[in-house]
Amino acid sequence: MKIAVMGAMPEEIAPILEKLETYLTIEYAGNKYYEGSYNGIDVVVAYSKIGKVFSTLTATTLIEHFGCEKLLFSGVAGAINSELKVGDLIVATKLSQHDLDITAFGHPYGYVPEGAVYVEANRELIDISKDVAQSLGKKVREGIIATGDQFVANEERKNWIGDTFGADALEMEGGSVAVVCDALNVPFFILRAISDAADMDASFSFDEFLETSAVESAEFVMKMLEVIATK
Ligand code: 3QA
Repeated sequence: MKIAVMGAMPEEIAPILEKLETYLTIEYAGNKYYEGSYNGIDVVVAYSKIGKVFSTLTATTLIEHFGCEKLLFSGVAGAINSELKVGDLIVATKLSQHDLDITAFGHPYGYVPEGAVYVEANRELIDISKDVAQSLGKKVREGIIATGDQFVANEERKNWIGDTFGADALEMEGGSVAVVCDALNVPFFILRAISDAADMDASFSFDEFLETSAVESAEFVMKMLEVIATK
């Protein structure tokens, strides 16, 4: 079993690489991929760079070139749901692309022909996350994540995304990774720790909490790997 562990920014995978004793660095398709093992499972770790296009390329490469059979994403997100505070964890039940818009033709936001507004994440992996949360005594919220090529720092835009997609959090990669994994039949899991509230203070909050929230998410994902290793 080979598992992909991916983030978007270097800060999101640094705490993951720290937990691997040794790894090999492979340069491919304009990016670096780190191959190692954790508790006896082969892992390939990478950060894609920011946004839907880079994350699509990286997820596809992890699966098609490196042969990963499951994909776990770890990173940070902006909160939409006001119950989510900085540092809180959210697991995506399903994901959508909030910036995909052919509504001029009568289609709903996030929809294109032969696509779907939402892509569902793997239930078994979500269930494992519940067990892990319980064993760590941590709260993990299940919710909808909306993805787009935009750092949202605007209350109005955030509320529109929340209302239109029923989304609890937003970021810039999960929805595209979901499309790739769904198309290639690879079970996937998207975890995010909140770094900001996608409002006018978002960029300051993001800068302040990127590292600590990234660690929250990464440590949780590594615990999930430990459980997956026993299955
Ligand atoms: C933001 C990162 C991108 O990979 C998506 C963080 C947290 N808060 C968000 C928000 N809107 C959208 N996404 C997010 N990630 C990249 S911009 C900062 C780059 O700094 C999730 C996320 N409010 C680089 C230094 O110049």
